[in-house]
Amino acid sequence: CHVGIYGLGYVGLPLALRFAEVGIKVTGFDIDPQKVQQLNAGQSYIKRITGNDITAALNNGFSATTDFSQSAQVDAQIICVPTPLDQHHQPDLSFVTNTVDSILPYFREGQILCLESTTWPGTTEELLQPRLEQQGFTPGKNCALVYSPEREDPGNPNYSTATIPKVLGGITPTCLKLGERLYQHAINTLVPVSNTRVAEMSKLLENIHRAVNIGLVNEMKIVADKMGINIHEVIQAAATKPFGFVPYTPGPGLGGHCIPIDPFYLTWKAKEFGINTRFIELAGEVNHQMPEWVVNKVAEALNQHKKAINGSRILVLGLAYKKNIDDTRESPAVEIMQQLQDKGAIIDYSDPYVPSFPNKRDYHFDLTSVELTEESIQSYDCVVLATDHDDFDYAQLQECSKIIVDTRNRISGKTAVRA
Ligand code: SAJ
Repeated sequence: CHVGIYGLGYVGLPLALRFAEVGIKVTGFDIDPQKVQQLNAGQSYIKRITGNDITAALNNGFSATTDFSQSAQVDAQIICVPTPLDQHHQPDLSFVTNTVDSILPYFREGQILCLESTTWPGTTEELLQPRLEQQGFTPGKNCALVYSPEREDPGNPNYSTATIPKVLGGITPTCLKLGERLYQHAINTLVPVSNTRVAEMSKLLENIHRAVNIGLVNEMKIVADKMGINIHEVIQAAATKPFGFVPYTPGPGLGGHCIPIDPFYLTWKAKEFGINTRFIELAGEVNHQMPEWVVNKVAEALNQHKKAINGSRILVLGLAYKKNIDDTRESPAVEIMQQLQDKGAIIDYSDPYVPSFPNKRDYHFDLTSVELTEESIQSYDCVVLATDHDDFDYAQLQECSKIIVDTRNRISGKTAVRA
């Protein structure tokens, strides 16, 4: 069996390495020649995947290419490309459709086409199936078409590609069977479901469940703050309930390339059926306004020292969207920086994972991470802990004489302000 993996990012690359690890020949396809060149040279560009991992796969028949005509050689194609939002906050499936359109000229009878990218329920039937049928392919007859949502959690020490159960839906029962036969080489537990729509929707439920529960604890934090109640203690107390309660942690907002994005894939499709998913959309609004709420807490803290944001020097700790990673996509910390700057603050940041942050689409500061020392902190009027990397010296921050606005419940010093 020879598998083609399309999109060699944090989803496609681990999957390609896993198939290679079990002795399956894998060709990785990507439109980025630099990624392809690095992989074929045994170099990794994904955190927690080493060059040795790549070299082991190369020795096991893995290779990467930008030449989509090589699709003709593979028995199965697995699409793992991004499904972002466009500038109107609408689903952008162009990476998926471009990939399918690049594969189709070489698609042949008996091949399996599988989509893994997170998307709205119906995508496989409405966008992929007609493209196959236009070329004379009938899923379940002379080819197979399946959907299997990715559940990669890069760097999670407890779960690997092989050990995370994988949901799988087929356009027909035969498609499902062929999809199972493909994935069972590499994945320990498969979860077959009745069709591709169930599989597509299950992924959205997983991630929207997370987004709305984070929105819940963020809103509870706002209420608790006004009442002078420590929300973290409230959550710890509630979490002692041994059943029916899953603790989430309030924070400065909702970052990343999945959790803030995925709800829009459902709400957009629901509108097509005339359904207004108010609850999901309101949760999104609560999360979206958290950076502003944090900035107001900064203003309050400075005001108590007869200072204003305008003209103050403010250091933000942690620019990544969550701790111990380097990804700043949709990071609330970046939004906080921009809002502070818009209010006249002189801003800096310190993040060991993000050495520099150049001007981007909506963000107009071009900074490099500052070294965090006793002295460097003294030169600021206020410090904001936005992302609690384990690398920060919390004992030192605890003793810091400066105002520290803590959005991650990591500092309880006398100058700490809970936000
Ligand atoms: N966040 C909170 N409070 C929480 C949890 C997260 O404020 O209790 C914030 C984070 O700070 C971050 C955002 O939410 O800004 C997203 O965090 P995340 O932990 O959900 O991290 P992601 O975006 O890497 O989510 C991925 C997802 N994995 C897949 O889609 C395959 C998600 O489904 C996983 O649950 C999550 O990893 C995980 O558990 O690590």
